[in-house]
Amino acid sequence: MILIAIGSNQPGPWGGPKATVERAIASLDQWPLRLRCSSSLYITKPMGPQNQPDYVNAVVEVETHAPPQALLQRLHEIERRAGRFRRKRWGPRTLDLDIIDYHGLIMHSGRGLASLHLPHPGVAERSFVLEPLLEVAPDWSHPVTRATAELMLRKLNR
Ligand code: A4P
Ligand code: MG
Repeated sequence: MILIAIGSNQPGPWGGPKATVERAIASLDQWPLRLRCSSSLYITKPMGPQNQPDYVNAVVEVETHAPPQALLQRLHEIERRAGRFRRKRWGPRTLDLDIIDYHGLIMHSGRGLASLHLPHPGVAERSFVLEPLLEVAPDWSHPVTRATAELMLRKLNR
């Protein structure tokens, strides 16, 4: 199963955050990707710096024959089309696409903007990923810890 998390909290060429996320979801259904399932859109409080607008978040499941690095490049291309330019860590962005899980693969390759970490290192701390993920893949568990999304959410809310 391939899971992608989507986030936006700035307007861009595709419109406001909600329109941007909707268009991103449509872009994730174009070759070489096929959209299998998509969560509802969630409006969430910013994690990190608080002086930025609320986010719109979602999680989708896609299918592709593209290997992980090629998928990441494709996601970067969609981010660019949505007007993304990289600024500070956890700062506002028009579109952020993160690969949460790629068929359970565990990998740490490269550095900085060319790096790829699977599964995405922050999943267990991000309710804005776990909640929509639970909707798309209720039986999913973390490839390393084996914890379910439900368990990770419960720990976060404690
Ligand atoms: N990269 C490495 N592994 C991956 C992966 N599994 N998926 C690399 C995607 N990219 C991966 O990413 C920097 C580099 O990470 C990429 O070039 C890629 O090679 P980035 O998107 O520029 O950096 P980032 O988004 O600032 O970092 P990161 O770790 O993706 O942060 P998050 O977790 O996305 O945090 N609050 C709410 N409520 N909702 C949000 O969506 N998002 C953030 C960003 C902060 N606060 C938020 C939200
Ligand atoms: Mg990212």
